[in-house]
Amino acid sequence: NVTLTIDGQRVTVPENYTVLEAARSAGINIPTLCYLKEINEVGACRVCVVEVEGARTLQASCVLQVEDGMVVKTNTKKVREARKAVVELMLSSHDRKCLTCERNNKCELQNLANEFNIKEISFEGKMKVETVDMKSTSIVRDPNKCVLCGRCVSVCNRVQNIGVLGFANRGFETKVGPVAEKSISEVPCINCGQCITACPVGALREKESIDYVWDAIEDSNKHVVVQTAPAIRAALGEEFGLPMGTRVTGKMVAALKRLGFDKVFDTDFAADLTIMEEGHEFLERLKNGEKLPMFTSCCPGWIKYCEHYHPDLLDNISTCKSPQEMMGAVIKSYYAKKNGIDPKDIYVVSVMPCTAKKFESQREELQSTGYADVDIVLTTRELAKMVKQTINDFTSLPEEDFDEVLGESTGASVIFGVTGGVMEAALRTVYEVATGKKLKKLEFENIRGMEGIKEALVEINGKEIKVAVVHSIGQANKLIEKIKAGEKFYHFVEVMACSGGCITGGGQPYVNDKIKLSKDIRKERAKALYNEDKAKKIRKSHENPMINKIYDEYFDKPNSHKSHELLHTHYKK
Ligand code: HC1
Ligand code: SF4
Ligand code: SF4
Repeated sequence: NVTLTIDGQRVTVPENYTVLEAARSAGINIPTLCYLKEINEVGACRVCVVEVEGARTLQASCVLQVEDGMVVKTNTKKVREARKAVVELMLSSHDRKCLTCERNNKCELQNLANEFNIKEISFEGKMKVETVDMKSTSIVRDPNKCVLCGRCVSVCNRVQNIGVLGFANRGFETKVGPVAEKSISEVPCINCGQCITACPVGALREKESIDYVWDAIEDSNKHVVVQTAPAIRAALGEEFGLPMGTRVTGKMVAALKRLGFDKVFDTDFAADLTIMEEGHEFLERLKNGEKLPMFTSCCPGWIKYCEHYHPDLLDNISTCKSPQEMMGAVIKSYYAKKNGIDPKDIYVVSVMPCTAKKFESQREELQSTGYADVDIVLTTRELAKMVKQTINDFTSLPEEDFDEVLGESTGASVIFGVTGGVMEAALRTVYEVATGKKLKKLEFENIRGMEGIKEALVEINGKEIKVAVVHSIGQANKLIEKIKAGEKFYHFVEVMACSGGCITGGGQPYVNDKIKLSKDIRKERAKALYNEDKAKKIRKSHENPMINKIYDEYFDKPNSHKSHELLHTHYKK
């Protein structure tokens, strides 16, 4: 440990702490902008400067290691003026149309301007005027709002190992964006949107779809059906001031009914269906010793990553469509037939925590009824806006239930939204179906938690099955390299592109850097899903009575001809 003095307070902290961490642990606020813990620790923006006794210049506290006996002052006139000058300079060339900005009221730069009490900008800089990149199906990039903090660059590079964003030029001409001024749609971006949630300002956002959804609801010729992903219920409440980790399933359903959707279904139902299909597909591959390891297929960021960077692994990916797509296909086939509705008149809206799901919904491999399985995807943030436009107080809504039949789901499906959940759900079913025995314990603790690479061994009929779970593309890449080098062997691998799984997808509510520093938002949101699993009477996909009903009435059995037609696909290399 190291003891230093900050603003007259003696503070003892571990020796690997930075001055910023030491100050925050002592309850002292040092503002930051470019800093993102363990991701972007570069000391570039200089908003976090402090005075250190004996040093001639002000020091960036986010990269300054603590030393024994160090004397630090965080709130002198010199410090305040320097910080203010940094923010004023940023604002002087910033497109300050705050009222019409996506991040209005949720902007870290706006917060700083407010906290520093900046009332006017003493130097008027040259304004940037660049084209807003709208070409991607998922991500919009507005360079005029960019503050060059590099947070998106670091996330894309260091967490995701994708590296399609970078810095170009110098001085006033410095830019952040894809190489050679290309559109983000022209580089191998996987649409995960992790750059969006890292951005402190409005320079990155999702491609919005709200107006299409309102138009569909108003169109009396359209039967508009909505489905919600597992992870929405774990985060939507944050948009309405509820504490992180509050589960809002029933209120979310009540809100959707009031928005005017004809039916409100649960993507979780389709996640149970995925487990049935994927579980049986796995047992078949295991029997034949073919295409192992089998990789999960529900994350479109992971699929796109494979297409660009590991096309040789595409055959190892399960042929199952993702739950959102299975749900769309079921709505436009089984549900349409049962209710006598022409699938051409059905409009399927998905609410997803994910920007890559917008891309997925437009893929031509996912249109098995002759129409797109899913017509449009809203993020959690977009749904929150629609709710705010129409509902007075979300928090006082009653708890309501999803509509039958496609609203019935199990505890296994709700944990899909957190890393390890898809594998845990699959193991619950695969074990019981293959052995005919009941599991003594449903929780597979080894594959829970936020460790980058998790492993478990499960014995099925005397055979040891090795499984692995990875989240974030950086970790996936590490594991794939080990598999390819022959250092590791697995039968079944779950990959989710976002660190923590979908609960921290690129479409989830913004969380500012101060909160990210004080808690692990992945763990907070995960609690909501594990609690919902625990609270469910039925916690295994193969015991969902509505899943059994749909096989009896329509699909016959998992991996049948009909399920292959509607629920499976092949991605082209
Ligand atoms: Fe996900 Fe999935 S869990 S991919 O993370 O398999 O988006 O929540 O809906 O489709 O079910 C996302 C979440 C989601 C699918 C399911
Ligand atoms: Fe990188 Fe993901 Fe952003 Fe694409 S969406 S630029 S892959 S972080
Ligand atoms: Fe989307 Fe989930 Fe994959 Fe992230 S992990 S890209 S939120 S599906």
